[in-house]
Amino acid sequence: MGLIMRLSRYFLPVLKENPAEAQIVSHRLMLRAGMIKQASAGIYSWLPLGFKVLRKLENIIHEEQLRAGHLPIQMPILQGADLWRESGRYDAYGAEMLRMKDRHDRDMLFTPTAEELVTDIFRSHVGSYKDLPMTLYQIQWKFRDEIRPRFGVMRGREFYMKDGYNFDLTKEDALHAYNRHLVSYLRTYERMGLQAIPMRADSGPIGGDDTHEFLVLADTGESEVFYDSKVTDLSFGDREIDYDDRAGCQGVLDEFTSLYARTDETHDEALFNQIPEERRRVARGIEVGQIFYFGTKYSESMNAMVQDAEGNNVPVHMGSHGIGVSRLIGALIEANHDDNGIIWPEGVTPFHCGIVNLKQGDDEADAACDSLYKSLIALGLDPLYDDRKERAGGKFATMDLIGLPWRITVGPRGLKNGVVEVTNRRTGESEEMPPEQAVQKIHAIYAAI
Ligand code: 5CA
Repeated sequence: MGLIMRLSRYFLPVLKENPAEAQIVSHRLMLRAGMIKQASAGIYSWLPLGFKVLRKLENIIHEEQLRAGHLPIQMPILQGADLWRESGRYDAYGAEMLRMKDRHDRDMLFTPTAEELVTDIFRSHVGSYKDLPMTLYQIQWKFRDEIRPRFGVMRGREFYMKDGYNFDLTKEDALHAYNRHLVSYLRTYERMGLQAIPMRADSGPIGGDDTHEFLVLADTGESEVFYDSKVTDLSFGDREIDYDDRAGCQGVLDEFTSLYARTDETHDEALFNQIPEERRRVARGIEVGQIFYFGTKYSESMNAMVQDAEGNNVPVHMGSHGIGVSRLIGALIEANHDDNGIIWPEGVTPFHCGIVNLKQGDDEADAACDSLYKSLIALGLDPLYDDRKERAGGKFATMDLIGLPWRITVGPRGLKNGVVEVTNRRTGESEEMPPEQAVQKIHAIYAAI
């Protein structure tokens, strides 16, 4: 049975003190909960607990991308400069691009994004409208030599990003791809337990006219947001969506973007003032994703053409779509914590529940914990069993810090009455019940998400 889920064998280097270098709560808690370790400025190693959450986010993203019909690929982290010279971005990208030379003195770079490389894959293999539409995506490390890396994974130099690229015959088709991405992103963030509000934005170095950012409201966000309070009532919920249904996807975009919600650059004071005063909000937000339609910007400069039904060679219409996977962990913690630590939403928690043995070494308590642990695993659940010989207070503090949504506490006194205690991390509410019922309860909670 999986020893790795016993805390005595796990690698969870929690910190008792607040690290001085961390200015915001998510950075502080990620360091304190032993999720990451800084390697150099804006560059982190991911330790077991942090890596587990990263993988969870990645799984949700893959599932939602596949559902939308997008194809996963993997492109290299190091790229040659030539393609970037073709698109004109080698010089335009500036100091954020980390450049290097290989042993043959060839210019190389660490990928900050991958429009050029994916366009080259496309133009090498696709020549006909019959192969369209096509969307390729990857989840891959990126590097941007940010002038001021800060707030831990929130603004790193190395960061993990899902980047997707659509290729379509017409503008209309490409706008459908844009809407499809918007819908899939709404689903993705909601599954992670986050409300991410789509907002009209500026396109920056990616280019194009149509772009939306997805913002999670948080005081520590780097973007200023002006919005109608009604946007926070919107929820995708469990509605079924057919990704080929153009009107349906457009309808979702219209619904989620009809209310006023904008960031600094696109803010329009006159429009904002038309919102009833009691609904006007100015707050801060964390950008956890962005979608772009940029038409033929890259296909024209890089000659990515397809033959249309009439036999004409036309440049493909493209867009790109990003999710800040590593940043999302910071955003999740900013939105879900209290004074004692992290509170993971159930969809992304590194372990489904904790088991705290109040008296390690007591035969009855040890046997009850072992049995709970095995029953949970047999149901496909992933518990973390604190089997260390530690004070109860220290065990509770660790569980609270690492934020598992549910805790089962097992002690000799309860066992005498045939019960264990099930505690909800968010509300702090506890309930006593027989161990089998505790297993069923945890199982039912995760079966429902
Ligand atoms: N090529 C497009 C779409 S794939 C692109 O690069 N878009 S982006 O620049 O908006 O980046 C996508 C997402 O990556 C952002 O929304 C943000 O959540 C995340 N991101 C960008 N820069 C950083 C950074 N320095 N640290 C952490 N996450 C970042």
